[in-house]
Amino acid sequence: MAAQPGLQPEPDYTFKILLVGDSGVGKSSLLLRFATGGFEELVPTIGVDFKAKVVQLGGKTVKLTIWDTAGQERFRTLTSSYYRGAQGIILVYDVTRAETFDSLADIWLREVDMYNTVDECIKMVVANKTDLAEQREVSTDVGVQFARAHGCLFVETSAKGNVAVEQAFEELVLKILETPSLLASSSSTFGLKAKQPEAASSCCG
Ligand SMILES: Nc1nc2c(ncn2[C@@H]2O[C@H](COP(=O)(O)OP(=O)(O)O)[C@@H](O)[C@H]2O)c(=O)[nH]1
Ligand SMILES: [Mg+2]
Repeated sequence: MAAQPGLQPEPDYTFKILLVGDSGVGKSSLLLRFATGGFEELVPTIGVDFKAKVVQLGGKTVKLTIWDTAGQERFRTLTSSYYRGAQGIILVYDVTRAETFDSLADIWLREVDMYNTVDECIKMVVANKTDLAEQREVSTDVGVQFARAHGCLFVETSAKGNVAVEQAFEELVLKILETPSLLASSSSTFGLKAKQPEAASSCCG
């Protein structure tokens, strides 16, 4: 295939990354911050949305398709297809609302365990809104212990203050890159790479 000028290089890997967590914790804000560097008040919408971003990490070109729940988490109606094939899952809570932290154990980790189809998928707990220090209800320590107990990475962020957002995504991707079975599951078959001339195969065993 001839490389076309102006187009990004073919990625070495394509990873599906999910954002889950209660409504209002800042999932869409984290994604917007990471994908475009911006922060704006978001109107909650219904429907699944994803953004794609190509990053250079660990000497590789990696295309990330980052899926955002866009509101239906309020109704606890995320479907199994949302979870299918994800190499990385980011579980977000709001440090100023303890109930969003409790939901990780009560709801989101359970859903991940139920629907996730990728063995060794990397999970990361993100504690967001650290800029609201005076309203904090969940300490760093409690977050760290929880993440450790559930085999998750842990990062504290502020989407608003642009603190550690890029670091969180990068840490997750680097961990995926270190996990051979996840590289094998990296796919260009989600139809997100380029238009394939042949019919899309329904593969992925
Ligand atoms: N102070 C503060 N507010 C934030 C932060 N991240 C998100 N928000 C606000 O929290 C609200 C919910 O954010 P949103 O990204 O829509 O959450 P989502 O429902 O999880 O997608 C919005 O008003 C955001 O502006 C943050 O790091 N700090
Ligand atoms: Mg949202």
